[in-house]
Amino acid sequence: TQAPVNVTVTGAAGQIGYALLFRIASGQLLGQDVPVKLRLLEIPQAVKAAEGTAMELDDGAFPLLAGIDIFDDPKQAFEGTNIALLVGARPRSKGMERGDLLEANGGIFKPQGEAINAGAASDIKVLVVGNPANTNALIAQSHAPDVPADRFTAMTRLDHNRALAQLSKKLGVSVTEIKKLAIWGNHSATQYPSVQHAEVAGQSVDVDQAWLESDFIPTVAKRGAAIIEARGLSSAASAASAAIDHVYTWVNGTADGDWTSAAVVSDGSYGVPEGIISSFPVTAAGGEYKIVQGLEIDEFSRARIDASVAELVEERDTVQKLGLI
Ligand code: NAX
Repeated sequence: TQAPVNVTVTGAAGQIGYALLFRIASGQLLGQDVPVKLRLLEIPQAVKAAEGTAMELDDGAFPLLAGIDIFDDPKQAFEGTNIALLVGARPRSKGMERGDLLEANGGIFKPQGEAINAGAASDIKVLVVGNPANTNALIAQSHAPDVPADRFTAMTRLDHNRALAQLSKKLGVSVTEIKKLAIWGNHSATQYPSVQHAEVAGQSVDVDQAWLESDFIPTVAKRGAAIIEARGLSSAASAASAAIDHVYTWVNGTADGDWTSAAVVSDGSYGVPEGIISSFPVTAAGGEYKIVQGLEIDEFSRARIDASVAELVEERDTVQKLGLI
């Protein structure tokens, strides 16, 4: 049998961690034939809660779970790791400006990037979930100069899945019948969920522009706030599910004739400045995500993509001024 794959999860005692760890342990992250070793990173105050989650993981008697270690030091947590899920982040508190938020998160993602650079396995793949996810990923990536930049990604798969769900309801078709949806830009309210290239049974999707602008786009972009309003807590199980999907696809590939969405380091495609971590339609093969090339971008899409990318550029400029990248 295969040697266990080391998976580091930060923010392991949080609510996404609680939903995510059991699915990793059950084999859904990498496949039913791949044993995993979990390395949990928490802040010292939350280590005890992480130990409680680890006790429950033990109690799941998962055949593929080869061990659990808990750390409060990033250097140790990322030692030898193959897959890193960076979930723990500093949330925005009342009265906090965006710059303060970015700075607080720089204090988390800079040392984590350094620790990944110093000790992770050579095949390391990093998914940043903790918000502001795109820019947190950029901070971590810029402190890991020895790791290929394209190993750092941020999660927009939840937005992609939300878009699939909304379109599937609108069209009365199963989510599996919808191909080539895409999330562009930042994982924030400026994101652009695009149906421009979407297909059902090989046909382009026919929905009216008014529905797109006043219903579909805002529903997807503001879904996080709607969940908080309804549940009293932010999305957790759906976020965990999307993180599982993101890594599973990265490792196992996308289907022929389809793509998914992920925030990856821009190579300058579609006028997105090189180096920022922005969401694109992507395919995966051979353990690599690649930006889908050569798509025609209509005028409406162009304006939406530009607006979200402008926000990412502003975030990058802010963290640059703060000396975080
Ligand atoms: P919780 O507050 O429940 O858990 C976060 C955990 O991270 C806490 O246990 C905390 O102790 C830990 N933590 C904080 N700093 C840490 C550090 N330096 N090292 C290790 N652990 C640390 O939040 P939860 O609901 O689990 O959400 C986690 C993050 O995901 C948040 O930033 C949230 O905004 C983000 N989300 C991102 C989504 C996406 O699509 N990209 C969607 C869901 C979610 O909102």
